[in-house]
Amino acid sequence: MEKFRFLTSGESHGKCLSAIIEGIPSGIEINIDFINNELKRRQQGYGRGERMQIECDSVEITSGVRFGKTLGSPISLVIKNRDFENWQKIMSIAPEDVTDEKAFSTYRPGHADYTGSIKYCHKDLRNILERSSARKTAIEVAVGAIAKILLKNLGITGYSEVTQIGSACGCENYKSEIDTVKESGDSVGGKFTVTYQNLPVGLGSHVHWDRGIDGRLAQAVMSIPAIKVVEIGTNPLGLKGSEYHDEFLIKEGKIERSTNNAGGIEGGITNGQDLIVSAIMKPIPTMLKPLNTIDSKTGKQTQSHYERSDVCAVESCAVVAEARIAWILVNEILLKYGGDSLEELKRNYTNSQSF
Ligand code: EPS
Repeated sequence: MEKFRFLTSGESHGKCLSAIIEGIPSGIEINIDFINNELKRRQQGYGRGERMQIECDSVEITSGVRFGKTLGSPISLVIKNRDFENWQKIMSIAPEDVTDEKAFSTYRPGHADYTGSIKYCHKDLRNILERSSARKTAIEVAVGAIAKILLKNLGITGYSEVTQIGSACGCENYKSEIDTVKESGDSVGGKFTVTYQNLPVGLGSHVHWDRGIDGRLAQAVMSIPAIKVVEIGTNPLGLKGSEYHDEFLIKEGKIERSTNNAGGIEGGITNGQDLIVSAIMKPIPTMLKPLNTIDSKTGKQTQSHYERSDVCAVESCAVVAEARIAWILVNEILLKYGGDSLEELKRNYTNSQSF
């Protein structure tokens, strides 16, 4: 069941990234500066590579907004790839005489090169890596920014925090960890936490396996490139029931909880506490230090190819996760409260909160 849906398209070095979003109610003020600031946040973070110096992502809205407010019609977004200028020939849409020498044929371990090229029957691995690149997360963050604007209208806000880079815990150590890794031609991953506040009780459901908001959030975050672990709330491994579960208390006539180990979800439904989602990103698989691999053209063992890459992108990844969580929350809110205009949505939302 999707009330908020969208598709994105675009190759990493193609002309642009784009999205068409459906389901955003009418009457929502769209602040382009806010969207562009989210794009800027995604580009930042210590350890990003040269590409981030070329790009200065900004969004163009080409439909669905008039005089600064949503119309209720599909919203189209475009982000131009500045780097396309340098890749016009390689990324040509027109038929080109592609010789074997131009094809990229060395599988990079950890990327989609091997699996994707077998699945889609491509000899030139560029046909896979262009779309599997995390570059596409730029347009996803733009879609997420629109979702965040809707959430803000209901008083719901989110933020993220990097909690570990490699073996370094605590932000004062991250820079030196990344510097050390970079010097050795390697890459490094890490962990971050996204928190959303002021959520209502009742998003998601226990009635079917695919209606639980925890499962939906896990999919949205797990499918961000390079994510390998998603946790909701406190990792319960090793804790006893009495240590883990959040007790109910009554304080000044109001229901309160002793802790929030559940991360704001019980039975697949939001419980009104802060939503807390953490994820672990693997080290980026493109490294100056080569790995053993195979050249699909010759079938011989060789070493992995390096063009350029980020040494660490955990901070950016956290911004992408904020966006993806916003998509899920907006969908669940529209499913539960409905509303074709912001006015109607707000009315439904406020009435429901008074019970
Ligand atoms: C990215 C752009 C890419 C990479 C990165 C994400 O730029 P390029 O491939 O031109 O250097 O920096 O992609 C990956 C980490 C990946 O694994 O594909 C971006 O805009 O975020």
